[in-house]
Amino acid sequence: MRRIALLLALIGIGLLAGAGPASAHAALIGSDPPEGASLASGPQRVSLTFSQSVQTGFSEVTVVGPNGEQWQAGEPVDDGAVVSVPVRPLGPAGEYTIGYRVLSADSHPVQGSVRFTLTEPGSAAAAPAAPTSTAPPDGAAGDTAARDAAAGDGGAPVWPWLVGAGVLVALGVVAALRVGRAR
Ligand SMILES: [Cu+2]
Repeated sequence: MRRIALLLALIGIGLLAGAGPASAHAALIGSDPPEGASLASGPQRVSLTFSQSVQTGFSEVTVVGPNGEQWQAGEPVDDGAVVSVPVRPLGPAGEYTIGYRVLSADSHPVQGSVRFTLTEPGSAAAAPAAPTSTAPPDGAAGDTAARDAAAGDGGAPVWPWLVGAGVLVALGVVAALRVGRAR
């Protein structure tokens, strides 16, 4: 009984020890623009506020637009628990994602994203965007179709067995007729 109590105590201590560092992580507690915001004009800067100071010089922040283009201007600035980055004048209307990765004081990386929607095209919308290819190349699509077709023909085909059975039945009938005729 004492052993079991000791074991339970050790497990409890282990759980507490595990929970300690986890709760010490920096967590995102706010942002500007906030998650899910709808903006008629793009922000000049985005900022992320964490529950505690992050380590200076390790933060990464990107602002990715509807077509995958990046809109952050330069490196993020760490100011205690607030990490911010300047943003270029935005382009097309649509959903933008602020992606972040920061280093907690306990040296654990913390990453995530915040999304906002630009309702009116920004001043950079007229500029030609770099060509992006989200669709797979034609060759890949063809290969997939060929693979699907092959898969459709796969599985054990039934017709050879039917033909084989038919041949056996025919042979049996012929043999029976011959035997009958011989008698
Ligand atoms: Cu941690």
